[in-house]
Amino acid sequence: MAAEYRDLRKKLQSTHDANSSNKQNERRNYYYDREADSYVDTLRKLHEGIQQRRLFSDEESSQIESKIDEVVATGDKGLYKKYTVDRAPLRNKYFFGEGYTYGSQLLRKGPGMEKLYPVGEVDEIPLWVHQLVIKPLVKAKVVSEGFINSVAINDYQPGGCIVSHIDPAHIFDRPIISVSFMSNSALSFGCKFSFKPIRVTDPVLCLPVYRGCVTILSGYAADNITHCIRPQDVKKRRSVIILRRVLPDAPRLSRAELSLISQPKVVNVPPDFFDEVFDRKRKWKSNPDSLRKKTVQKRKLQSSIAWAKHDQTDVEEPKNKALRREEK
Ligand SMILES: O=C(O)CCC(=O)C(=O)O
Repeated sequence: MAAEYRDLRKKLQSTHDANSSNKQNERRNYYYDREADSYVDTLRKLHEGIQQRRLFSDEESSQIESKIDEVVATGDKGLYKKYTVDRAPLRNKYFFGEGYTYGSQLLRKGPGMEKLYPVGEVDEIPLWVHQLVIKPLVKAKVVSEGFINSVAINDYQPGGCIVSHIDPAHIFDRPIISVSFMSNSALSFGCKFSFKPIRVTDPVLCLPVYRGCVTILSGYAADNITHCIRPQDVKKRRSVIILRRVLPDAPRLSRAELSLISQPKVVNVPPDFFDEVFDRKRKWKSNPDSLRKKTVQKRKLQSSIAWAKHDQTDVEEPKNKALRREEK
């Protein structure tokens, strides 16, 4: 009897386990299916917004690559305007026609805060870009004549990257066109970056970008999902020419704003920094406790000076200005 009872308990337990694991599986499948659904949906929308064409032959690519080398050399000699060249570890960027503030250069950070540099602050689009790159794109009907007014060249060293971003839609029209050179790589969509050490999550889609190949982004691929170049996908030096149209109403920095961002110390101060400092000071002054704390602090300082004078004849002047003997 006792044995049967034990069996029955085991049976009940095993039925319960089976039921709950079935339920868990059902639940899991439900979420997997939903994830799979949305993943397939995302992929479909992504693919709709991506076009690729192998437009530049080996020979044409080599010709363009030697022009890119000239750009790098001109930049290294310091012959470009200040805002044409943007240097980052393992990745240099060269802006022509139009350039814009992004990332740490922004006065106010975050998507939508990017602004064009004042007219004339970056170099003109080089003639070779018109002749060797834009003309074939127009001929192949990738873009209409006169569409492109902004060109950026990224030059990556092995292990270089560009973090996940969406090209600001208030600055750049769609489509966004890029042509890859020097080596094959991959453009990844939907990755998250973390730093120190640098880590990148698995992409939703990893799109090969071959040398001489044109990639055209529009719709969902340009507007609703981030793209990036992961460090592990730059095995050899790689360059890309990004061809875009700056919108006529894109916001532009005034010269006064430009002078603020060209002073690194000011750039790093958030816009409400001084308000906060003055606010804190005001609050501190209006607090009756503050005066008492100040007196105690002063007494502590005096006693440490007294200690220094008393115990050591050759005391080094304290680094803290408040602890130094009276300065004449
Ligand atoms: O290197 C690439 O192909 C993409 C570069 C890019 O997205 C950018 O510079 O905004």
